[in-house]
Amino acid sequence: MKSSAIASVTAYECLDSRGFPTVAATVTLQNGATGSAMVPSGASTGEYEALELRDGDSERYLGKGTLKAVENIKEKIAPVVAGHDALDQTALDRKLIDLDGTETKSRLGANAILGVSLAASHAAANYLNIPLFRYIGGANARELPVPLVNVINGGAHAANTLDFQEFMIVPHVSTTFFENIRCASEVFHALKKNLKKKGLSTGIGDEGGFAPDIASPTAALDALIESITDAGYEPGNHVSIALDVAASELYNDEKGKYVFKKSTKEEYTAADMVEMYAGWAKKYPLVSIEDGLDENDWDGWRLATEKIGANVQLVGDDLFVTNVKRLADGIDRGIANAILIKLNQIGTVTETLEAINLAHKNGYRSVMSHRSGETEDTSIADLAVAMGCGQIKTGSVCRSERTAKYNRLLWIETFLAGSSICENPFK
Ligand code: 2PG
Ligand code: MG
Repeated sequence: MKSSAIASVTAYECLDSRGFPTVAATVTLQNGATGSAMVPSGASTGEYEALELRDGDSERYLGKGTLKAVENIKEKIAPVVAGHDALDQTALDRKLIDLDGTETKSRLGANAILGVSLAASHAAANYLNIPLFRYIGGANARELPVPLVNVINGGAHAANTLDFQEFMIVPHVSTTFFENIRCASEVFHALKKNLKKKGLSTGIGDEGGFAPDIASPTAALDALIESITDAGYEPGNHVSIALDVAASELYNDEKGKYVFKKSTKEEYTAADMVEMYAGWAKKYPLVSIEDGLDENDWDGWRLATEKIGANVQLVGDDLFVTNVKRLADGIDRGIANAILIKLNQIGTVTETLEAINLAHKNGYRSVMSHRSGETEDTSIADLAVAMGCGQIKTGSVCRSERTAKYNRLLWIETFLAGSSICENPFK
């Protein structure tokens, strides 16, 4: 048997950043090399995501236990992948997909499958004694992503009055990640000061951004501009703004309208929403809007793409769910111009890479992303560099499950010792 063949797979239930359980897996190869991974978990999940298997036993973790997924790894997946060459990720993932046999990975659970898929890629990289970004991206992988740093949390990620989920700063003051993340940190602290001055809370939400009871989305945008300036940077020139509306959370199917349910209870049509975004794109250095419309509102998405798609990056998250079929459909229909990439929306490394490749081939940008429920796993930092995504969204510059990814990118930049680039994608 090859020394890179899988010798054993094990798994256990661990905690995510919200204190709920998730899946951790370790793959060991014949030569003794190991690879481990922890699976993240979303709160504002898309309707078309792969299935996250939960035990449903109300006696444990409020029904959110992951013992079934762990058992599936140990009892059903481990015997099938034993002996498989970890260096052949594509065939391994195909085997996992076939073993599950369902469209949404509902038999074994996408959390079980992804744990093994990702752990195997780490084991393969360790076997070759190279970093994960090199293993997946090859010798030429050297583009550091610009971070989309979520400094104000709302929506399903915070118990405040903000309907929109994420207000992000996009630092592109430098062509190094090192300087860009410093800029983000300085703006974050200026924002803290400003919120305090206004008598607003500086407590944080799920992704480490502040979660104040701020009056409206425009008040949040104004607070960002003020803080960018206070930190000594020029809005637009040095730091831009990105939003994740997570509009599927606002959409009321019966009314066919977007309802600001956490604040004013106002109702908006898709056309109203698009008009609002177009106004903001003129007033603010707004370079990217994610999930500005509901995941099933393709007409709304088309309208947004026609009206503002030439100037603003329109990112499909719940819309595309890292799924090549949904992305291909969107490309055919000319909907959106970028895709958010989340490993656990689709459930294997290979399918994730396929979604990024399809996007890039068709002139769509890709944004590598964490989930709101995260762990110390830093795989997405490596994947962003490996695939030349150019952008990463991994929360604020506090909370260790978020900074772990930024710190890994700082390590990668240091490892590349001057040969890396970190270009502003919005020039
Ligand atoms: C999103 C994500 C990550 P969640 O909507 O983009 O920020 O949130 O993981 O809750 O889906
Ligand atoms: Mg989103």
